[in-house]
Amino acid sequence: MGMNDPTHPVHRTICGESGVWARVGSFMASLKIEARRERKRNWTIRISLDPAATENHHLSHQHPPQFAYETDGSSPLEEQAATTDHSLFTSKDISSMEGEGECSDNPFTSVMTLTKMRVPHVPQRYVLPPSQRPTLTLDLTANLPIVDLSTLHHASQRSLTLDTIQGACKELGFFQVVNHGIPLPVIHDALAAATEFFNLSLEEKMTLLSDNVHNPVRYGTSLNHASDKVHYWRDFIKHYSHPISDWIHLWPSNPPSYKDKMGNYAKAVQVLHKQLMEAILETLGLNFGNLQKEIEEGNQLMAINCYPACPEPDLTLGMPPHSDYGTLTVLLQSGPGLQLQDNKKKWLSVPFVEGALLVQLGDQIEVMSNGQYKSVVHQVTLSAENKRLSIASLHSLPINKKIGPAPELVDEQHPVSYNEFSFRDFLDYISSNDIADKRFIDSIKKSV
Ligand SMILES: O=C(O)CCC(=O)C(=O)O
Repeated sequence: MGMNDPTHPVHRTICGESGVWARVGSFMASLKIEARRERKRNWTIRISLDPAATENHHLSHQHPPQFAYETDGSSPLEEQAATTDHSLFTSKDISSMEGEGECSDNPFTSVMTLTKMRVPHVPQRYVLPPSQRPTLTLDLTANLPIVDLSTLHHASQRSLTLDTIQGACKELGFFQVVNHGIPLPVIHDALAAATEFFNLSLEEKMTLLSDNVHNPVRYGTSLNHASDKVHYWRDFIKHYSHPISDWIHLWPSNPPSYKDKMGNYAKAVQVLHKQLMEAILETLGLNFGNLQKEIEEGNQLMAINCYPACPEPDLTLGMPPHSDYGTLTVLLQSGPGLQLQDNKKKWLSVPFVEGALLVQLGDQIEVMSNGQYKSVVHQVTLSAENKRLSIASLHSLPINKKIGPAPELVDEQHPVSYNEFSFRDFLDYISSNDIADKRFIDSIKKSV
């Protein structure tokens, strides 16, 4: 006699419900709930993990897969569920439950997981105070500078292009580049490798999970899932990338083409960074030759970011306002979402230009230029419909190299305005400080 047989004693299954979630161990799991009544006897409510929607299939081995409750024969399902104490809650309640530290063993929930679970609201820990929420209705800013880098190789156009770069560095700390020498297929391959990586099972990605900012390769979510007070709607994989032979063996082995595709892009961006530094140092009147070796031997950290579609993009951000620590960040994006602050602290939305790369000045350039150029404050907004990927290639001088204002840019009118710092100092700072609370560069500014 099978369960589907109407003559079977368990003959009423009132609910095979989806959209009910529980924290099981350190994961969010989707639950299947069935309530059955055996003839006139008590209701039995059976709760089990729904393997189709629960990403971590090991859960079913680590945790008892089922709980059963018996009612006094009258309580409707919801009442009964509400009086049980097994972290059972509806998707509406997830907002208030998640991230409140009720789980002692270091919770980790990726935003890809929340998206797959189709949570209808962002959990409470993603909700920003009203004053920090983004304005999503900003028009894409049409007049942000776009530099055709091929013109740097033409004597007649070079000085005009350098003027454009100088203006962009002074006013915004930002410009886009086209004709930058990186072929479109290399760009598309890098984005494809990123897509495939984030589509892997959580289990696979978790092998690279780390909250240690000193690790050369780490997968994570938000800024740092272990310490963030507010969470951001972003998953990421970060890895050191230069010199590539020192690091590539540590990169993800899955998808199998990741190392090739991301590696080709990383090497090409490293070359581009050197060209951009040469041009920018020239606009500051600094001798590139003095820094060439340190630029060539500098650090390259690639942050591959995934911002899935978000059910409430007006309440949260993919990344909070921050500036990058290094010389330059070269950013590849799959669609719009980046906003940056101009020198009047007004937010501008960066348009998407197919094939273009974004150049953002970092704190090391601000310090080197003794404040003539500013590192750009930027944040990432989200979309309710579209996932966005970005690949940020963050370049800096070698990890222990202290950078201070260039002596050529210091005089009586322009006294030294910053203390020296290295990339390692920055890593130490973010190990114990939240960059969403206080910018790193403010901690090294000299008081006047
Ligand atoms: O995704 C973006 O547009 C920006 C990423 C970023 O700011 C970062 O990785 O530091």
